[in-house]
Amino acid sequence: MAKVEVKYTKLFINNEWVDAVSKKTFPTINPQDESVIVQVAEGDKADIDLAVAAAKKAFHRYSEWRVMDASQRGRLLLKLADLMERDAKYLGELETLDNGKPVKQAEGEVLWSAGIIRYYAGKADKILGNTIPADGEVLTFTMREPVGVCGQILPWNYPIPMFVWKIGPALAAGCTVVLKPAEQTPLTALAMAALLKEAGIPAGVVNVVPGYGPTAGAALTHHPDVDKVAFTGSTEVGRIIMQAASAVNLKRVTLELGGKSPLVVFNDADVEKAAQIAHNAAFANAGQCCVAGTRTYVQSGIYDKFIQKAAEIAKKRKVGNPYTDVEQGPQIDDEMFNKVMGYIDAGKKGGARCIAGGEREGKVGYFIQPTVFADVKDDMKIAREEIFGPVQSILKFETFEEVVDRANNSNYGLGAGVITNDINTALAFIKHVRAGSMWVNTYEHVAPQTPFGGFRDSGIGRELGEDGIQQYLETKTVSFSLPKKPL
Ligand code: TXE
Repeated sequence: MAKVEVKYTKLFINNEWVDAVSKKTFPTINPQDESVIVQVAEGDKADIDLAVAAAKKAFHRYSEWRVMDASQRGRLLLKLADLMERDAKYLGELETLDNGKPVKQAEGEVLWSAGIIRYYAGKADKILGNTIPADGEVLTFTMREPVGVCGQILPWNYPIPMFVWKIGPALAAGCTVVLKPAEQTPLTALAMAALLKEAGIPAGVVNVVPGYGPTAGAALTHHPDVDKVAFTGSTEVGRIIMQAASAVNLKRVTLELGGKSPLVVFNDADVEKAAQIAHNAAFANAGQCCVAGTRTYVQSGIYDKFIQKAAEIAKKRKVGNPYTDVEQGPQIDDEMFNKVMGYIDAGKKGGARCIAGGEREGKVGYFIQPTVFADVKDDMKIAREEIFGPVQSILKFETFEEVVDRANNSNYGLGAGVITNDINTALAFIKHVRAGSMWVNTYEHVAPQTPFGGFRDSGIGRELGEDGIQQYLETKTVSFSLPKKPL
């Protein structure tokens, strides 16, 4: 196992490293061997109050941040991206230690995330209002202004990408931030905080407070001085956050929540290629992906051949020590491990046919075999609920109309994919299936420029792209008295 130095374990408030007011700490666990990596300062309400006060001060009208040229905000973000690239290897290794994902993937995510920071750096001085030909004797224009102090709450599945999806647009827009990483993966968020400071982001602009959801998270979502909350995580907690956000003041809310995304393979597809795309869609990041294609619908003409291929690919997937050349590491923690094993059990007992995996991998660490169920029915638990683990459910269908209804028969609407060589089938599918991201003959292609988010219970608002920065801006309408003719 790689020896990775953990440099930061305290709270990051006002560009200083501080203990929690309570002096409490909590352990972060290595999912590969279940050992404690290190104790991290545990923030709760008192620390959130300090962090929000720092963020509020940094947002004051004459603060260094508020008087800074927009182009200079962009320059600081460019510097941050450079620092992330400089430290990509270290950040990747640290992520693997805390999260368990394969180290090559983790490093790739750092580089991809630097690209997102660059994208938003370029946007900082291109935030434009309009001049409006309003009725009456007025000159009217709009100004696009930062929303203010933002509370951002992260999940553990993609800690660095989620960090930059949140802070990138917020800082480009000129907001200030209090960010709470997931309790399972605080380490890279703290390492990123150190880079923000090194890049020259002024004190108080970004504060990072590790801690638990019902304590630190709830304090942030209830805080009267927080203007907006951005959250990625479960739909269940998304509902709690939306209520909290309206309890004391009316915070703007963006939510990126769960999914049960369909990937539909038609008879005319190349079975080998389709099975590989579907495999990647279901198993990427050990299945711990909000947009995972976990309902694989396959048309009857190729069904038997497809399931055979799907099982074959899953059985070959390399699972093990994430510091070696594997495709899949452990699940994030014992809770998720038990939850996923529970779903596998439910699949077996519910009558689905397990054609690959179905067991724990090894005896130590939260490893699970890539598992494929065939002959899954829409009403089975494994076809309805988000599993968030390496489990693919394959369902058979006959007609286009039938599969569109079945694909849409879910409260979620995050992603959907279609594999076909018929352009008309593809176009009709993307028109009628209700999801925020649609992929044709590919899956999970997400880029800095592409808006990402869900329909229905998969969330509110969009991240990335132009849509992403709009969520951090308010519109101010200004009307000047201006007679149409000289007096
Ligand atoms: O998520 P939680 P968990 C789904 C996935 C998974 C399930 C549970 O199905 O099985 O969620 O995972 C913070 N107020 N996704 O328990 O609880 C918490 O501290 C404020 C989908 O890890 O939603 C953490 O920082 N904050 C997903 C964050 O919310 C609260 C990614 C996410 O935790 C809080 C992860 C509260 N009351 C899980 N309670 C995706 N969309 O990608 C918790 N938190």
